[in-house]
Amino acid sequence: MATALHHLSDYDPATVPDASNMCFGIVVAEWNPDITGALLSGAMATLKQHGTLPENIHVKTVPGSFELIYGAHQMVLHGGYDAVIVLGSVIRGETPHFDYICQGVTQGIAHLNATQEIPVIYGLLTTNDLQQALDRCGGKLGNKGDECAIDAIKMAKF
Ligand code: DLZ
Repeated sequence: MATALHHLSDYDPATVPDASNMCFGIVVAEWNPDITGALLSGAMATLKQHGTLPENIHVKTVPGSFELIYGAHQMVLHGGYDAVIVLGSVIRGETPHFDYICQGVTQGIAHLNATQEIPVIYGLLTTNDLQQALDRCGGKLGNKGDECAIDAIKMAKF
């Protein structure tokens, strides 16, 4: 979680492997586009900062966060990537829909990690309101996209 103790964009560069020979797939949900667009910008900038060539970062969009599972699975099967990142933002509404989507995506991505050959990095913001999401996509708590990029590089090396 991003808390006062953990800023999403803080990390020790010395612990991050060189990513110049790595290739990444990113799946981005279209719901809450201002949020997911900021997550994507952060992830791409951080991957490039660690050496990944722009042509080795492939981005696909899906309608909503629930479709991140299918999108990631297709990228895992057919992309030839070192790791895949999913980026989405689910904001709590008045119905239990939030819980079903969050649980579904979380379990779906966990299943891919347990059964497939490459890591899938979980970049789903699950927040109670818009401000909490803004705080985590480049606001006061950093950018979850940065964190996902670092995790993707580390897991690709793993
Ligand atoms: C339906 C829905 C709702 C209510 N809220 C969100 C959201 O906050 N974030 C998001 O990424 N997607 C949302 N969706 C869409 C679902 O993820 C999905 O696209 C549809 O249920 C169709 O499968």
